[in-house]
Amino acid sequence: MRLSTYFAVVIIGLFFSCQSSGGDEATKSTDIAYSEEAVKAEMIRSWEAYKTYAWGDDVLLPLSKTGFNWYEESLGISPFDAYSTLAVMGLDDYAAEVEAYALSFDWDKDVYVQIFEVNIRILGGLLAIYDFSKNPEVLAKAIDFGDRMLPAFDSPTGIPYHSVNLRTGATAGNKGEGEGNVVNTAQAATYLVEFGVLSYYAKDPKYYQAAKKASKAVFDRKSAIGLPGDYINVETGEWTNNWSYLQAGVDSYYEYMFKSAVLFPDPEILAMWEFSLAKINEYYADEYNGKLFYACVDMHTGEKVKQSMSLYDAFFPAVQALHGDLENAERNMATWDWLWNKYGLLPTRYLYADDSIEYANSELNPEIVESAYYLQQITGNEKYTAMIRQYWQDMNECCRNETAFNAVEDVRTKEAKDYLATYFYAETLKYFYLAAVDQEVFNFNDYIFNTEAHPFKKSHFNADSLSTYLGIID
Ligand code: DMJ
Repeated sequence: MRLSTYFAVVIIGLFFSCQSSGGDEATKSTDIAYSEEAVKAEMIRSWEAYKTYAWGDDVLLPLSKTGFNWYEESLGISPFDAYSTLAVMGLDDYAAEVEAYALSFDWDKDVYVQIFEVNIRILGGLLAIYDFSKNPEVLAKAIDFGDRMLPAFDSPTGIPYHSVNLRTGATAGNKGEGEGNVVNTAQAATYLVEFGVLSYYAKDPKYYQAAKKASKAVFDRKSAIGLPGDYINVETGEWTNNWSYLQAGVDSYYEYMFKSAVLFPDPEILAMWEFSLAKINEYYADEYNGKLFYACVDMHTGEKVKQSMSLYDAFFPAVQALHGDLENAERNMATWDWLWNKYGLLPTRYLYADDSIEYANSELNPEIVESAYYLQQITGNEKYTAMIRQYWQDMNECCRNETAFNAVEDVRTKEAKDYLATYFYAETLKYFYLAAVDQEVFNFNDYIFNTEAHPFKKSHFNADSLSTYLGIID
């Protein structure tokens, strides 16, 4: 299970869930407007709710109207995730407030943090604040945070340990999943984008080189047929599970090879991506009942081991479209749209050959909106705008409450769940908004988004300096 999924399931299990919808009926509507203004208004409403009930905590629990922290001390995750959405929406006062909050934050905390999650949310968020503001004090905070992450990569393989203590640099395994020193493939190798950006701005290759070593360590351990597994021991480099797939647990390993190769001129990473994409198409692609799915397969034989889809892998049409494979991107997107319309939301995991739900919860995740947005931008086809409008209306119908929005326990009953994931601010609302604004307000072609939707402007990275600052040797 992808760490973020695991995290949400565990955390939410600790809290009561409301038995009925968290919203009063007055907040529901059958005629919900989808527009730039409507999305911005919901961002303001949801952000005000965080500020009122959870300011300073990691997460807003929207039904119990309180805050929740991932660890013993808050890391302020919602604000770091929200900043770039506030900034693209032109909500400058709110954005400035988060920037000031970021500067007041002291990272010298005796807390073990999960390296994957803090990378995409906190380091990604800090770097996005810098990319927008160019405030050197923010960059100093990002460098400080990156330096506190680096000891995690000091393993025999170069694959990071699951967790690192922000004060001492001591590392720890994951007590929640399998053996202590085992991480999933996404946790092993989702660092190229943030660490590349950090190396560029810090003018120091050590961050990108650590990320590259980790990604190569995974890639170099591919099976004889060219596939990675899904769990690996960071000390021995041995796979502890041999399933291979696009789903949560592997997803952003692939995403970052491609996105970093777009942002940074690294021929080695580009070659790894091109090799990997060919294998995805050869082994995962699964034509079933006239639709294109991507199955879980055995990394050694390529045989299908499970015909399932998790809502996280709805990110892949975006990557296919950006790569230029529009035929597969559009067919894959059509499959996701079909599943959404079956339930009016995506279940966390669906078994397509059995036509059954394995995990019925849904957590306001962004991926299907993200892919529809990329396809809208790249093809110009209005049908993707229509999809996004539908997703907006359904999400408002099921999940809007008097405070903000809430997850659901079950896509069939829409039973409310008392949690508002930080990526709702970073990603879900951002993609809904960007799909509704003009190119002049935000030009999709100018940016690369990290996996948490923090945007980095391509023109900020000078081609002549990139190789030097990132230590890329042609
Ligand atoms: C986000 O935290 C990131 O997009 C991550 O890569 C996986 N998915 C969640 C949201 O669903």
